[in-house]
Amino acid sequence: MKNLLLATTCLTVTGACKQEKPVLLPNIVIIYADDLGYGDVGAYGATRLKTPNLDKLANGGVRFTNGYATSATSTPSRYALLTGQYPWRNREAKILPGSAPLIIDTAQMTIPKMLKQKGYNTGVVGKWHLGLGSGIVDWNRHISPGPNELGFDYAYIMAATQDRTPTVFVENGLVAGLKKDDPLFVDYEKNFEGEPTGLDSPQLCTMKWHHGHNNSIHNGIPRIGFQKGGKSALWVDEEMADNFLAKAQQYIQENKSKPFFLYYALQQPHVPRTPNQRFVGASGMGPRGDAIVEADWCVGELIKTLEKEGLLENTLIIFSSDNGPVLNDGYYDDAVEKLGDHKPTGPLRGGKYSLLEAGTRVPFMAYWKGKIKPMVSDAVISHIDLLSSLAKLADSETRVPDSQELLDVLMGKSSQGREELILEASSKTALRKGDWVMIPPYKGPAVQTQVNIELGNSKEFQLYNIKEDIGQRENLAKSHPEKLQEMIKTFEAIRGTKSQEVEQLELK
Ligand code: NG6
Ligand code: CA
Repeated sequence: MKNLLLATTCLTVTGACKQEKPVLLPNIVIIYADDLGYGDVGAYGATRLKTPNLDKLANGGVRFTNGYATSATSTPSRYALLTGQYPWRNREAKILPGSAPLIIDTAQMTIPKMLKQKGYNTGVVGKWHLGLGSGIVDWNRHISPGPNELGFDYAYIMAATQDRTPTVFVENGLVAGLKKDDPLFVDYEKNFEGEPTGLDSPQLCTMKWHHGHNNSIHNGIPRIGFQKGGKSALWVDEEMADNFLAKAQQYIQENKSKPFFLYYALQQPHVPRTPNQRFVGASGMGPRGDAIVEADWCVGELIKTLEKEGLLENTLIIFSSDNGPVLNDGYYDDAVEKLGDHKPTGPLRGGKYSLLEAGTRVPFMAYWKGKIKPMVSDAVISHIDLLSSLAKLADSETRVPDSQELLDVLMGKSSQGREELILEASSKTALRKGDWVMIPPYKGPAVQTQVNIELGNSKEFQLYNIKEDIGQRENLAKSHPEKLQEMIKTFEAIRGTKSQEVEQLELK
């Protein structure tokens, strides 16, 4: 099926309308994993963990070695992915509870809005985590604003994360499957009377909490946040991957005759890791590895659907992850014990939550059968650049200031990526410029002990040449004072503030 859109120019003086050459607009699919690390994919060096479908995308398209998420956690990363605006410009762009209001202004530009203006049908399936509604959400009514008010024609989402209440799917603003006689209530402050929690009823838990995650229990899994009722609508964790995949496939099948944009936001391998029985034991690395094998299978099935529908030659597929990896993120699930010699961060230092490279440098690939030639690109590119780059692809004039138009880089036609990029973790920021990374001094622990990840906090400035020292082992701040000053100057210019003030703002 060809997606033809006619570009028409009207000459107002003569009143005549001239038809121009038809523009062929490709379908666009962004597949976004949750907490998948730079080293978790075969094409990025994983050996024990098998990811054949991700490898097919990576090795058959452009595999970026310097591809960045905009933040080391989900909400800010997703905010910036969809809006093309740095997350640190929005104070609300922090890990949200399931009850949070929508943090994207409905007047703001977004990828789906831009594409909708060009005639695309737009859909989101999977993890949302950007808030819903404008105040206290009533889960028993139509919930708005949400994805539909930001440009998505179709939305089938989980509100926040798999470890947060409410444990239901929301389809176009309505809790899917909710029965009127069993309303759903959610609270993040206090429990509902008589409802068991992970704290008071450990005997009801089949998965044990390690830190946090001791509020309402559903499906034997204690969560963050309290909920009551809505039994008919509660998801089955082990079926979540199949549920999302089926909706994504259905969306493609229903929209194959027009250009479409699908944002397929996988829930794996975020906690709680609940691979379907079919994948239990598949990796030999416990639920985290099994969830990655399951995610890889989902990607393969989605590609098969595109192929079956004859859409693969006319679809750009972008795959990436919202932030870096973590092992124990709050449940005992053998992620640490069964890791063996697998390295989720690859050669990078840090991990999820970290300003060091593993926080934001993620697997990032662009695949387009017959259009993109297989290659490895070392160009620096960020998810934030997708809005302007996809706008160019879709023949749209829309550009957003923080988002650089790097379509040629995305397509593997140019190696001229970004000159500089602000990296973010928990509202703290650092600068990548050329081969260098500068992290200003920050208070806070050097290591987040519960997750056992180095956060990048130090009393000293840190300066790394990450081309020569990808593992950020040697701090060159003292030995390269001129480079350090140059980096501080650029950092301050982009952040629009003096280093001192940045420190005041961000020293925690
Ligand atoms: C943290 C949670 C963690 C995870 C994270 C969000 C605790 C102790 N930890 O607060 O388990 O849910 O938030 O992850 O509650 S993210 O990938 O969605 O940003
Ligand atoms: Ca995440």
